[in-house]
Amino acid sequence: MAVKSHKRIITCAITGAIHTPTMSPYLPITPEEIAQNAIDAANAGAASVHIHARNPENGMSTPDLNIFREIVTRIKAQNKEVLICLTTGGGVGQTVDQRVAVVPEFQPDLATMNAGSLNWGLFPLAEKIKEFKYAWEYDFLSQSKGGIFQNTFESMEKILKAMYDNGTKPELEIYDVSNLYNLAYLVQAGIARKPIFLQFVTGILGGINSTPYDIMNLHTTADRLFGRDEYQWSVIGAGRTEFPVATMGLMLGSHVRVGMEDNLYLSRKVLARNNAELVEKMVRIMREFDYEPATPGEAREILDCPARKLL
Ligand code: KMH
Ligand code: ZN
Repeated sequence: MAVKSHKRIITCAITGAIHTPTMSPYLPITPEEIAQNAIDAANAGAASVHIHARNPENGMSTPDLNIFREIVTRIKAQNKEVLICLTTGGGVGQTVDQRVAVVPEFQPDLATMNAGSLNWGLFPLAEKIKEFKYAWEYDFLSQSKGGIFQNTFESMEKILKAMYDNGTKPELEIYDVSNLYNLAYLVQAGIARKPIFLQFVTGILGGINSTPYDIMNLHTTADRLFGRDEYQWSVIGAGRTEFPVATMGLMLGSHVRVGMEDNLYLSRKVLARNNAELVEKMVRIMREFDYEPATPGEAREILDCPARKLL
């Protein structure tokens, strides 16, 4: 039986590769912190957890498979149900081969596939922070002015092939309307396979904004390109737009992503102390409108994503 439409998937993106340690003392850095945040987020109502790894010494993004293994092992030891979505976006300076390596290594339930290149502009943040905890943070933020998050057709094809070869469902990250056209080409060429799962990433400098017009533009373009019944979608609003965008998405039929990868604040000027607090707030908003968070089992059904062994 199809899962009822009031059930919506909450994905929690635990740490990412964008926020830096100075921005919040609560940002999970070590494998223990990342795994514990993921377990608590799942207990709070997240059906899926999206994972990046960081160097525990300095908080930098890392493609180190041993660190990913420690995180995944710790999560699985306490929660066998939650869907695990590993990043193939990785972090600045990582090659496509390094980014994709998590897929054959862990054969996760889900992995991200970024559907286009962008000049991800974090540089305005560099000047707002007076004192950094680690020297790399300022350079990382300021150098984003001239950096490209590279996702060419060649690399998208490579990443998608790795996922289909390993039974991993792609979570397709859409930063702008053009990414939907990239994806339509990939579907038509048989490189991406329906039914697809789209994640609309809004509010990043270099990508689309997070106004209602932008969400509608992405949604109606996806309807036109893929057919309304042939895709599932979820929304992200970066920074303070996290909860307004999620609420708009719910009304329009989307699933939602929250978490400290995308937003560090629970409310204005109040830092979230952990990811579970962000999930709890999302659940409260959902319930005000009579939506319910989907369980991991329901999420697998909705996304057509059978359970994976994962370790
Ligand atoms: N950083 C997010 C906004 C990835 O990990 O591949 C998008 C993301 C991409 O989660
Ligand atoms: Zn990510």
